[in-house]
Amino acid sequence: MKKLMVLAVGAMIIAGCTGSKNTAEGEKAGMDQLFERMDTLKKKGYMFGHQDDPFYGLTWEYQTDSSDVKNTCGDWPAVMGFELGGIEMGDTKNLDSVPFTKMREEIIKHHERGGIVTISWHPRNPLTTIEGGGNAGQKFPEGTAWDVRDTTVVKSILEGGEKHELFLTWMQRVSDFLAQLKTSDGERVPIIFRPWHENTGSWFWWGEKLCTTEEYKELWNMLQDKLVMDGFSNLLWAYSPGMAADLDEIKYLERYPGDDRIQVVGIDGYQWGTKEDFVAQLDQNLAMLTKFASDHGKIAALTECGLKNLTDPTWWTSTLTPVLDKYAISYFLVWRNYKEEWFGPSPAKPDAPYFNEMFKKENVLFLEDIK
Ligand code: BMA
Repeated sequence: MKKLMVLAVGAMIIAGCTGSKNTAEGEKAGMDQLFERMDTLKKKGYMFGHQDDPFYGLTWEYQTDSSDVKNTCGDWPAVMGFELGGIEMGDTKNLDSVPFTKMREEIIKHHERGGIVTISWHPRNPLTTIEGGGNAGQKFPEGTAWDVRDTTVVKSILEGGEKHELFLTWMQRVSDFLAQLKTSDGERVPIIFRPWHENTGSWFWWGEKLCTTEEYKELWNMLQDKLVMDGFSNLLWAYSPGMAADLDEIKYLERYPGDDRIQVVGIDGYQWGTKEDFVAQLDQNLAMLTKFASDHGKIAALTECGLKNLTDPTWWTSTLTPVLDKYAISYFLVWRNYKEEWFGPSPAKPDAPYFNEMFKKENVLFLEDIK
């Protein structure tokens, strides 16, 4: 019942996609429309998102129109996350073995079915990777985004650095992939683009202890300016530090690229410890984030979250949604369902009934709710 009502109202509120104009204005309009759409939808509730949803699940891989989420609750996630790591090397598959041709197809498909797309990027370490990277035999974390042995990586790729030229090639490869994300009408898919995430931690080569605030901002601007120059006005830029006990507004803003550069303000927050600690931190961080978003005209989102392997099957409704219900966020996205480490539901797992309980909540939005 809820789903049908929502469908009708949704169709009235949401004007649909942009026309077929393949002009910068058309794409800008698509981006503005995505922003407006997200802003409107957040009055109804918050969307559910899942990383790598259509590619594989706990019991299947690469089956047309399959999804652990859909197989659990009957609907697609409203938001789908895709990951570019590996594109910089010219690889045909990403770091999680997803073929980029498949990724392109599924991004366009999700947009065409009325869903929202977000893209992240875990590029390899430009200073320590060897040519060919993991495929050439480098063992994790060596040469990857998680290789944090050297604190001069960001500096090395900025203008004047020894790896600057290499990084220009890497950015071009990102640009070339993004250029392929067009519908059959030639319209570019609007995308929430979320590079250089979890930068207030120090587990990626662009992390807090690996570069100065100035270097971080230069890194951000270098990529953003390149893609803007290449004509990508279809991107909503998302900034997403990691959840932390000390993440107040001052800390959040330390590396913030600026209001003119950011449309979506996010936080990545996983439950690695106790429920109580997670709830307290998430609550505190979302209070700060949603106030900042409302003061600055931004959209707030929990850009990544999850409890690894759903070790508490009730997590969806006992831990997560009681906090999210309190805040005007646009969406939350749980990470991928990889056999050894999953964050989404799966039909045969004990959390499925609790996931379905969450699915039935009026304010938790799946694809049919946002069409
Ligand atoms: C991490 C893990 C990795 C994966 C990476 C990029 O959090 O899921 O296995 O390679 O994200 O998707």
